[in-house]
Amino acid sequence: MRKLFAFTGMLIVASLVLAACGGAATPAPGQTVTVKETVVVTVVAPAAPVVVAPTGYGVTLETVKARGALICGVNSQVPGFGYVDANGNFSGFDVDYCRALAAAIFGDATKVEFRPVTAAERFTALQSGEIDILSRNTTWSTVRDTELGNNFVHTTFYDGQGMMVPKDSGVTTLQDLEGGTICVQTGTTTELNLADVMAALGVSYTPAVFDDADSTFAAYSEGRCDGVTTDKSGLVARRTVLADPSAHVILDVTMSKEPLGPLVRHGDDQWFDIAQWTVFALFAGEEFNITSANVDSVKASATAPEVKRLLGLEGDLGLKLGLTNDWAYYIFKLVGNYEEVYNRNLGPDTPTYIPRGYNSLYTDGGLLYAPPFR
Ligand SMILES: N[C@@H](CCC(=O)N[C@@H](CS)C(=O)NCC(=O)O)C(=O)O
Repeated sequence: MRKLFAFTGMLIVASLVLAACGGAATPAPGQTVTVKETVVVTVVAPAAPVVVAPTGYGVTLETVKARGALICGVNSQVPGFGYVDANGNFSGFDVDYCRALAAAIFGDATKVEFRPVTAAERFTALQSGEIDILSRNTTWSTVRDTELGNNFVHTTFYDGQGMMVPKDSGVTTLQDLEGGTICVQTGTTTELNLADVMAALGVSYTPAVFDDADSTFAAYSEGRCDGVTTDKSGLVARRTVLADPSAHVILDVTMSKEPLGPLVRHGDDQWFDIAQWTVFALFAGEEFNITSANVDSVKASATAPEVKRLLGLEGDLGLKLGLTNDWAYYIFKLVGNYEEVYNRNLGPDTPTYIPRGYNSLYTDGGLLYAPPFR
């Protein structure tokens, strides 16, 4: 493993102070003046060295193939997104994305090892090479995309932050929480947004901060907080495992934008492309109505050129990704398209039902749109 040093802690503040030489006189139009320049430089000591996984084009796919399985960092505490049952089986929307990626790489959706990571440890796990990809209700933000050394692939779930309160509390707005205590998890955008939104509203509150979802929601259900806040998807999901889900309401307020999706570490563009086009294949499968049930018949009778390219019947899009040309066929065959993944985990027949909303195809008024497969 190669050691690189993160210079992200190094901050250089430079300010240029320009002053006309000789001061008083205003130069005449066309007159040449000499300018004195003062540069103030403040150098802050670099952050502690960070061990990062070896990167470079193609390194990750090579490592994953040599290992014979993908290691996907996931949630284990959020039903519908990333959850592990008593038998150690992982399920969820983000978990199925990992399976789709394994299907694309190996033609086998089971060649994936799930590694649960909490909010606070997830980015280090990716940087250190402990995981190959993070697929865990993670919000795309500037600092995470730059300073923390990640590349977010396309958003898979558009979300927003919400607030849940006990139904019998009478609380219907954030203002009603004045002077209250709010349970929130550390290492999240949630914690930061809560501060921003409450400050903007002029509402004072005490945050009660916890390390993972289990302890956050345990404190809330023990009545130690007046409200609990996280992504609305997380609230819907965690409400299903409260003692009496019907005793809790999610307020009709959206506190932020939370574009959630997978991310990889900086440095390996091929791996980024594979992760990215796996998302787009899921969208395109829904758009072209290719499902796990019909993919073989679609393959046998396809005439539309884009469908043929997507399924590897024409062209070599898979090879260009470093995969085989039937990479997307295996995604559909073994995992399904976006709609199937969504409905399996978050559809109307699940306890964690979330209406599609923004997470509909652009053809249905949503935000999901795959670039052309050509
Ligand atoms: N999307 C937000 C919040 C994600 C998040 O970590 N949510 C919590 C509350 S539902 C969670 O998943 N906790 C599970 C855990 O850390 O084990 C982010 O990326 O910071």
